[in-house]
Amino acid sequence: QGILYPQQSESRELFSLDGVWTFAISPKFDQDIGFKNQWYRKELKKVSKYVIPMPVPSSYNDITQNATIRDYVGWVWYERTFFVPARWRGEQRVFLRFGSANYETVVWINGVKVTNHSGGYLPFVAEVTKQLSYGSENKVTVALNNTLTPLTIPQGRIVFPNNTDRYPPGYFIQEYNFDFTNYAGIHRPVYLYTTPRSYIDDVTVTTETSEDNYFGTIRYSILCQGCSKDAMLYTDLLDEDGANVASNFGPKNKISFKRPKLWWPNLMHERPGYLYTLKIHLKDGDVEDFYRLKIGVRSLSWNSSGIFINHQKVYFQGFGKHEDFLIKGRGVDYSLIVKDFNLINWLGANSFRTSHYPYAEEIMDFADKNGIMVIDEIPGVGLDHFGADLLKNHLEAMKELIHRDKNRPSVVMWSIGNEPQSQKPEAAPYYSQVVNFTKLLDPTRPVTLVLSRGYFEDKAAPFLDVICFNRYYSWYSDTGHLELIQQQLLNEARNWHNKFRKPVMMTEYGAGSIAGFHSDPPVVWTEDYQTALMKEYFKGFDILRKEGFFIGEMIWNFADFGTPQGSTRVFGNHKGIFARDRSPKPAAHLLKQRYESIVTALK
Ligand code: E9O
Repeated sequence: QGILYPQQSESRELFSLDGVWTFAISPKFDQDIGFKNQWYRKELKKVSKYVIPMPVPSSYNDITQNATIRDYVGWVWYERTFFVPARWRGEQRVFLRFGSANYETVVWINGVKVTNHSGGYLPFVAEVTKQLSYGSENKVTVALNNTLTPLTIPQGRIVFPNNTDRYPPGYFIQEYNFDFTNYAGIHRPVYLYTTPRSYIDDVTVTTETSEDNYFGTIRYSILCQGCSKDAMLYTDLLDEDGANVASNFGPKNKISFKRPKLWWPNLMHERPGYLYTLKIHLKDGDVEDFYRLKIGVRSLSWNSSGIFINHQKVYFQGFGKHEDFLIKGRGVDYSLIVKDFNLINWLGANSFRTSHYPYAEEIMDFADKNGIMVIDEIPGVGLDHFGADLLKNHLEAMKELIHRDKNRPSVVMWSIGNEPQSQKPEAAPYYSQVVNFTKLLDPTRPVTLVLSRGYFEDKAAPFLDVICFNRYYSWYSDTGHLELIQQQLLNEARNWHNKFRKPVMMTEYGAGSIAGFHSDPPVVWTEDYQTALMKEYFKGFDILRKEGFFIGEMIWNFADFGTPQGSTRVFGNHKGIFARDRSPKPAAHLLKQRYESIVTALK
């Protein structure tokens, strides 16, 4: 089944279910009560004493004044009612789609289970045509569990300390191997949409350009559902002004044309991120369906020294980000999306990594449009053991991510995880399988894994197309010794390349700074230290770039972000070049100066 983003068209209607839902948590020590007592068949306010309003999309953690809800681990319940137009009856199929919900989700319509999904950051959809009522009010109920275990992606564990002197009976905590808050809730839009009986279910598009970029080729294949064998498919390629560039027909075909307007990364062309529309028209007897897919025409290739777009070598200048903001946590918010892309453009950046999970489709659309190259990462962060059961879930997450993002021009590399314990021997067969599987599903993009172990011990690097590494010279190691940065950076980047003969990129470096802290000479946690540290890295990057194999720098992090409470985190992680509210630190001005001065097209 396809997972195309829902849209309106001549043949489709789209209804949002976003808004204020009803919410309740399960009693901490009776987690299954909602299932046992079939809460989905009743009204939440009749079964739970503590029913509160909860916005969707949003994380629930920071909405209330209640620490129990903020720190809650286990099953929570959401519910809302809605009507659908009577005209939908009979003629249409109706689908219910969640952009994401973290982590385990079960969905009922009018008390009947319609789907369940595992994994916190990818969309899922269910056809609900038969479960809906077209003449009276409908109810959707969602049970959601944020618990992370050794088998979830990412991993976590529930720890029961059995020291009864210090902890009450049954006391447990959730631990995990990453520093961002495991925000929970219905994080992305919830849509109801219709299609005709026969409909366009999925589209796969790949593009290439001739060596001189004079010809562009688009290959597509379209999947319809419910179609008879006489169904016809027509495609029109429209430019940004809506003018027809070329047309074709059939479920699998190609469109070749001269002088394509190419999708270029930001700064490499005066018109970055150009998008065509592939208009798809299905005709099956007297049923018609229309779907429009935005596509960028570009080529993508790589070798042992770099990544090439439209046959030009690219240099990544960007950052790791988070989906994170005050109050709403990881909930999708267009104000924040547009603000962040304004900041990305203001900085002169051309790329980011979706650390450490797939970002909302609403964000990815802006990357496509703005010519921002994305390293698209799945939530395989900090894995520390590598069994067959975990691998199964890892591959499933990879499959769902590629399914969702395969057509996006902005996605120029898949990242199969971040900072695993890849020195362990089991990491070798594990990551070789994840890489092979990824390449099988998408041979058109390079694959990386973001590494933090040493080049001398790492077992996963041999399988990757690009070596990405994270390092915190003079922050986590040799704290305060800025004078060591250049030597350590040069040695390490060269060693990675000499050992594995692959392009190398630095995907994390940085220092925490508290806005308003200053000192000269600089000391850690001041804004002055953050910029002094960056300047040392920049000198190293400039030397490395001239050596040919070093293909990018991504500072950690775009903005300060929320973390669990801890003695090394000062009300969150403060390695942002922007504060959490997006006000610039001096580091942002310095980075802007650098990114604007780098010539991105190396030829
Ligand atoms: C992953 C990222 O999500 N990398 C971490 C970032 C951080 O700021 C985190 O936010 O902590 C850095 C990992 C560095 C590991 C070095 C540990 C050395 C301890 C002495």
